[in-house]
Amino acid sequence: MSADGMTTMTTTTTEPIGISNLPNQQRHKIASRSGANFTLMVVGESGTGKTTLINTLFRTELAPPKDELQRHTKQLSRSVEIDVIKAELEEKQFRVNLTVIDTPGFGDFVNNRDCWTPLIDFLDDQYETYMRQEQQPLRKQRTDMRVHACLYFIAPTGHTLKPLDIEVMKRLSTRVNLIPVVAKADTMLPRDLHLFKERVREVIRVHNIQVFAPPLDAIDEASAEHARALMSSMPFSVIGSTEDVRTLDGRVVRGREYPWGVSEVENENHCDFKKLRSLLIRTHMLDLITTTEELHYENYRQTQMETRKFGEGKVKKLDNPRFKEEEDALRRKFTEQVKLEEGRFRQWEQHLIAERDRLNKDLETAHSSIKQLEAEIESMQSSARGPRR
Ligand SMILES: Nc1nc2c(ncn2[C@@H]2O[C@H](COP(=O)(O)OP(=O)(O)OP(=O)(O)O)[C@@H](O)[C@H]2O)c(=O)[nH]1
Ligand SMILES: [Mg+2]
Repeated sequence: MSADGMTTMTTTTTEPIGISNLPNQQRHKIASRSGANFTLMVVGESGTGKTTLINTLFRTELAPPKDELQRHTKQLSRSVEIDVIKAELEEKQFRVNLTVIDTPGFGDFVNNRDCWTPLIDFLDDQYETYMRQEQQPLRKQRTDMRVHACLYFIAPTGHTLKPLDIEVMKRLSTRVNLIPVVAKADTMLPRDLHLFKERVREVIRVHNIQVFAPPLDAIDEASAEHARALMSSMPFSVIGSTEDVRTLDGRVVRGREYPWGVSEVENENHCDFKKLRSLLIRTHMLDLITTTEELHYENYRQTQMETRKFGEGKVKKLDNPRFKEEEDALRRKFTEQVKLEEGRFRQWEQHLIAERDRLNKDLETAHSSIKQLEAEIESMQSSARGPRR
């Protein structure tokens, strides 16, 4: 389903995922009786397990995973479709109006340049819609799809972040609470996973990519300690699965089964899924909402206010300074190309003129020799006829 359409469902979670803890995230006043609105976006290369993790996080099949054939055919088209899935999750009479933005993968193409544009545009469009509604008198009916957290899926290559990951993460981090996750942790040995996470952390630090960190000020020491412990695990390694499997010691758990045993989603020795879920749902959902409101949306609003008047529409893409440089470069390249072609034509023209002159000369020579031959024939004919009596 595309961004135009939406899937909506109401789900009462059979097993608790932690949303009933929301009213206890006391530091904020947002936790109203009617529940909270929360929008989560997943981004990353195709096939890294984004859709599966969404279903694992909320313990329901919110989005049907694509079959492999579809994944293959998708590689033929260079588009990033954006799915909007809406669900009402209810737990102990507490409700979260959840919106999940599933972006079906990029990085499949030979040229991935600008593959992030639809994602960035989507984030900005939500801020724009919200801002325009704020300027209207009827504020009650506003729709709000500003993204509160963006999970960025890093493929478990074992090396380091790819240049494309760095590019996309940089751009996302200036607009949204970015939470990097290492996908499919079960495909790596614990030692390699540990090293990989360290390398990713280092690259993130060197490139100064701002990932979400819970604010540590004004919280009690226990919560601060919990937040620090969570952040020390960033990027969170995750395992996605919607299947219950039996472990060697007879427990039934959410996990992935292998001939050598079971990789457990909720086992902290296997991956950081529980920490990620805690950050997103149990302890920091309201921090994510507040940061979006006070930092990211405010940044957007101020930047827009500086460049246009109150109530004025968004700058058209072609007038956008982001595209100006590219446009100028294209124009320069075009002018150079035209100059080059013009030179080539001029040379060709000279060559044609010289050739025409040469042919004309040949023609003239041929013409005069014909004339001479005609004169000779004439004189021969007259001498053959002899003198008239
Ligand atoms: N080993 C392993 N496989 C996984 C994990 N999560 C998902 N998969 C498998 O990886 C494949 C792709 O999963 P999806 O969830 O469809 O991946 P996606 O990122 O949504 O893919 P696109 O929608 O194409 O971008 C499926 O066969 C999943 O069963 C995981 O944690 N470990
Ligand atoms: Mg998917």
